[in-house]
Order: sequence, then structure tokens, then C-alpha cells
Amino acid sequence: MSESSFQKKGQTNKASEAARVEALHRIRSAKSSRRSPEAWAAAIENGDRDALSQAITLTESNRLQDLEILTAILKALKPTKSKGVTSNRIGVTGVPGVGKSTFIEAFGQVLLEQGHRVAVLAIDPSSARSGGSLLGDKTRMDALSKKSSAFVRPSPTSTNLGGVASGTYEAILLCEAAGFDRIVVETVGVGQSETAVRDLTDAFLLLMLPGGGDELQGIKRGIMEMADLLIVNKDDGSNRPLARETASQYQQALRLFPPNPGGHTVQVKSTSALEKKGVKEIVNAVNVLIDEWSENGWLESQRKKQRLCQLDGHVHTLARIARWNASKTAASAWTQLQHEVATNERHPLDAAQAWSYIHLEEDS
Ligand SMILES: Nc1nc2c(ncn2[C@@H]2O[C@H](COP(=O)(O)OP(=O)(O)OP(=O)(O)O)[C@@H](O)[C@H]2O)c(=O)[nH]1
Ligand SMILES: [Mg+2]
Repeated sequence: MSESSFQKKGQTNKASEAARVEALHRIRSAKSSRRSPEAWAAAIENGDRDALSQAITLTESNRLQDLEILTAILKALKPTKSKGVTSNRIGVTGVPGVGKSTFIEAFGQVLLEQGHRVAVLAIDPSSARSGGSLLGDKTRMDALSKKSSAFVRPSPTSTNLGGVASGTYEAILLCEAAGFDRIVVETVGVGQSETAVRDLTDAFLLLMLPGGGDELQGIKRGIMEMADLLIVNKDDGSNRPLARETASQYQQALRLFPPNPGGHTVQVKSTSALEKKGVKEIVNAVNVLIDEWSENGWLESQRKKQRLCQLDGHVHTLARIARWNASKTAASAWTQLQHEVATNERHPLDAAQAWSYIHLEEDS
């Protein structure tokens, strides 16, 4: 990247952070002056995109007040319990540049043609390090962003306290409340984010590049094991023979994998997201899987497990946020503990215990 594009990125980051702070400010004043959580929830249910966008901004906040408003909105939404599963949640992962955004753009358009309403949430774990934004992704999903039945939302995970993708579950619920019945979550397959997204979605798609083993692609075996469908993308031009060969190699490799918990045989397919080839087949394959899972009970049992996993995660996050907000000493102790764990001076378990003693001391 050239120096000037670095500078430009830095400016964009600052601008997007400033925009986020401003949005939160607007949200807070909206709450205090004009809009009750009930009215806000009703606006989301009536398809007000600003109301949806602003509520998603709350999911990205660390402030307890924002989370309280978010909770009130979620509680004010029409109950989903009686409705059962009303949407398909689809995770898309793969190394940077494999074509996730291009694929989602094409995939989303097929879904729109089939009469669905599509929301895309893109998680960028690198933004936690750089404060970056996903403006690039937004541009790449240009066609989808312009459709009235689609909603594209890049989500920086710049929260200090939440884990990767913290808040995304709530963002999914908000999109569903706004009437989107296909939710696609994009995440880069290089860190913990794909595990987090696996725990948020019904079907998990892994995009691979033609050629090279999985080690070469930086994809860990564990991520391959989590996938419900493997897709060799960029099956076009001179890449075609290699893409086919790669697909058959992965198909062979999968035979040695433990059975997929959903009870299906994981397939390997090829696509050209750029030329929109093979994408409809992926939509169909995902539909077949989800139908199967609805019948065999896996869909609901996986969602139940995910809800419990969210509960667990939120308990940890909220405890940390509360502590962080309550005391400067605790905040600096937390930073110190993080440093010690990061530099391998302390075991994570030891640090977590030290942290819980800080809680006890402060509480007593
Ligand atoms: N030839 C070819 N190029 C593709 C295909 N899909 C995507 N690309 C190109 O690959 C590059 C990266 O595509 P993206 O869709 O941004 O990839 P991504 O995985 O979302 O990248 P990150 O979000 O940065 O991780 C772009 O230049 C695309 O035009 C494809 O099917 N064939
Ligand atoms: Mg992308």
C-alpha cells in the first residue's frame, strides 16, 4: 500500500470513528428527547432503515447506557418465540481477497430474485486493530446496497471489551425484526472471528482459492471442520482447471474429517463470484441443507445452543464493562493483565483469577 493510501485510510478511519461517535450521540439524544424504545422498535418493524441502522450502532457500543437502550428495543420488538425460525442466517468466511464480498453480492442478488429480503453484516476483525472501516466492502456490494429489499452494513468490531463479533447476534435480531429473512454475515477467516460467526449462523460457508493446500491458504483444519459447504471461488479464466482440481482435492480431504454435526455430507462446489457462475447452485444447496435441518431438528437445536452461548458471552462482557466503567483502577488493572497475557508473562487462567480477585476486593 502506498504512503498516500495509508494516509487516506487513516483519514477514513478517523472519519468513520467520528461518524460513529456522532451517531451514538444522536441516538442518546433521540432516546432522551423524542423516541421511546417502543417507538424505536416499532419504527424498525415498519422498515425504517435509519432506525435499524442506528440500533445496530448501539450493538457496537461499550457504554452500558447504550446497551440498556438496545435491550429495551429488543424487548419491545414483537416476540419471535411463537413465530419459530423466520430467517436463514448464513456465515461466509475465507482468507482476505478470496472473494467473499463479491460472492455475497452475487448470492444476495439470487436471493432477491427469489423474493427474499437480504441483510448483510460484514465483520472486520482488523478494524479492532486499525480502527478501520469496511468502506471498500460497501463499494464492492454496490448493486446489493442499492436494492430496496437489501441492507448492507459493515460492522467495525472496534469495541475494546467485547469479543470479535460481539453485538452481531443482536444486529441479526434487529435485521430480522425489520423483515429481512436472509441474513448473511461476512467475516475474514484468519482469526477467532469465524468461530464467533459459526456460533451465530445456521449455515457456514468457507470460500477457498484455486490451488494450494489449506495450509497455504492460511485456513486451519478446524475452520474447514466448521464449514457446511466448501466453495472454490475464482473458477474462471485460466484458473478453471486448477479450481476443478482443487475442488476434488478438498472433496478427498473431507472424507477424513469427522461427520458434520448437522448430519450431512459436506460438499465442495466451485463458483465464479465475479462472473456470477455457480452461485445459484450454492443458494439451492444452502436451501436444501436448511430444509433438512428444519426437519431433523438440527436448526432449532443449534439455535438454542447459540442463544445459550450468547448468554454466556454477554455475562462475561457485561461484567467487564461494568467493572471498566466503575473504576479507573480496575480499567488499568485490566489493561495490565491483558498485556501480561499477550506477552506470555501470565497464563490466561491466572490472569482471569487475578481479575476476579480485583472484583472481590472492590466489592467488599
Ligand atoms: N477472477 C475472479 N476474481 C474474483 C472473483 N471473486 C472476487 N474476485 C476479485 O478478488 C478481489 C477480492 O474480492 P473481494 O470480494 O473483495 O474479496 P474478500 O474476500 O471480500 O476480501 P476481504 O473483505 O478484503 O477479506 C477483487 O478484486 C475481486 O474482483 C472471482 O470469482 N473470479
Ligand atoms: Mg470483503
